[in-house]
Amino acid sequence: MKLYDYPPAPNPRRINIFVAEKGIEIPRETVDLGKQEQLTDTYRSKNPACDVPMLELDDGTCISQIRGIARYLEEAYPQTPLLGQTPTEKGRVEMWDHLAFMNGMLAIAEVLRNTSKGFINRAMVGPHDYPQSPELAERGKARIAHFFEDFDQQLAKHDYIAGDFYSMADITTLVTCDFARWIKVNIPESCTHLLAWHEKVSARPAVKANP
Ligand SMILES: N[C@@H](CCC(=O)N[C@@H](CS)C(=O)NCC(=O)O)C(=O)O
Repeated sequence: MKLYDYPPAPNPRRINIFVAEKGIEIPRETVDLGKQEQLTDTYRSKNPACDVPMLELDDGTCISQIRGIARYLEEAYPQTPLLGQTPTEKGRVEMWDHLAFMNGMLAIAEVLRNTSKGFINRAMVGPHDYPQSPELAERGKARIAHFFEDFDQQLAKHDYIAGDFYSMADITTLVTCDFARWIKVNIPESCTHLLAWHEKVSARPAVKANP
C-alpha cells in the first residue's frame, strides 16, 4: 500500500491526521503540486481526478477522494473508529464532514484559487483548466464568515463537530480553520466555542505530528 501525498496541502493533511490517529504506517510518495506532478501522464493514469491524496493498494487498485480513502482505511483498520460506530453516528459524521468540506474548505479554495497568481487558469482542482473569477473570490469570503458562525453554533451544543465524539468531521473542520490562514483569515474572536474546540483538537498528538 502507498499513499500519494503532498504534506503542505490541506487535503493530504486531512488523511495524514486520520492515518496518524489510527496508528497505521503507510509508505508515502510525494506528488509535488508546485511542479504540477499531479498532471503528469503517469499520475493521471492512476488517478484521473489529478489530485492528492491518493491510495494505491498492493493489487494496484487506486482510490482517490478523501471519502473513498477514509472509508477504505476505516474498514481495513477498524481500530480507533473515526467515521462513527452506530448508524446515527455514521450519518452525522458524513453530514458534518461534507458540510465542513463544502462550506469551509471549498469556500477558502474559492478565494485562494481565484486570486493567487499561482493558480492562473487553475481555478479548480482537477484535470481541466478554468480561468479565475474575481466574483467567486468575493463570494468565497462571505461563505467563510458564515462557515465559522455555523460551526461555532454547532459547537455551542456539542463537544465535537458530529456530536460528543471525535471524528473525521473534526479533522476536516480543523484543517479548514487552519487553511483559512492561507488567505489571512482567522477564526473570529466572537466564535468562542469554535476557538476553544480548535485549541483542544490542535493539542492531539496526531494533529501536532501533522502541522
Ligand atoms: N475532493 C478531493 C480534494 C483533493 C484536493 O483538492 N487536493 C488538492 C490539494 S489540497 C490537489 O490535489 N490539488 C491539485 C491541483 O491544485 O491541481 C478529495 O476529497 O480528496
